[in-house]
Amino acid sequence: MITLALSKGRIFDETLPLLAAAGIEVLDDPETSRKLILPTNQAQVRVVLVRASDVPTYVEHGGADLGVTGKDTLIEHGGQGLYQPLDLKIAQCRMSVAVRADFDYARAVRQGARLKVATKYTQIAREFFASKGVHVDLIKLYGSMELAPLTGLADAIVDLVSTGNTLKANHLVEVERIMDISSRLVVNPAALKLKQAAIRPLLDAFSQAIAQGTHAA
Ligand code: PRT
Ligand code: MG
Repeated sequence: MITLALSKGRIFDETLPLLAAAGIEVLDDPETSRKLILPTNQAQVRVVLVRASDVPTYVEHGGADLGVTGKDTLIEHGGQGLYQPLDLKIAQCRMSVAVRADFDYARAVRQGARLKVATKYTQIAREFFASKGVHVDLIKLYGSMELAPLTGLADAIVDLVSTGNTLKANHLVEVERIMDISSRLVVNPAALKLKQAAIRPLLDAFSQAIAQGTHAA
């Protein structure tokens, strides 16, 4: 049996075409079913649904043999104990710095001001501002980062941006692009050794589908 950890929503949705390319069809819809373990058309493959930020942990500790997780989540987790063979090029977005439209970010940076930055991605934010030599006080949040500059909690946020609609709706502007983000396949190294025969063909089918570029939205 091989177990694949996915999170509900965009990662699940965008992994489905890759699974299809490997001949795997998930037999339940996570939006309507309450099951956390989903069977597939292949008796030896199953999918487990976990929180997006828990995917690396499941795979690291062998609760799943492999998983799909955003580069953002992977960096925050640290990536230790995970084999990362493939960039799946799905769930693409970017990690950016955003501020209120009336906040002069460039000037604050130029003047060496100490910035208050709210984010769920403290690791990425810390490294980014350190590399720029900007002093920051990081405020850890678990969601709705956009609210922080609007309430005076922070001067800036570090968050994922896709269309930019969420920023726009909250009168925030993107002032720096930190990195491009996409989702990766992560594999438990011990599982890869022990279950080569089942995992290798999956990796091959995935990389072929990625090369053809037909799966990405
Ligand atoms: O939601 P939950 O707290 O359970 O976990 P999660 O937010 O980590 O999971 P999920 O499923 O929302 O995201 C999983 C992964 O998808 C992330 O780790 C990213 O790698 C990737 N991804 C791609 C995104 C986006 N695009 C995205 N737009 N993750 C989040 N967003 C959010 C963003 O945080 C912001 O609130 O969407 C909003 C911005 O979208 P636009 O289109 O308005 O710019
Ligand atoms: Mg989310």
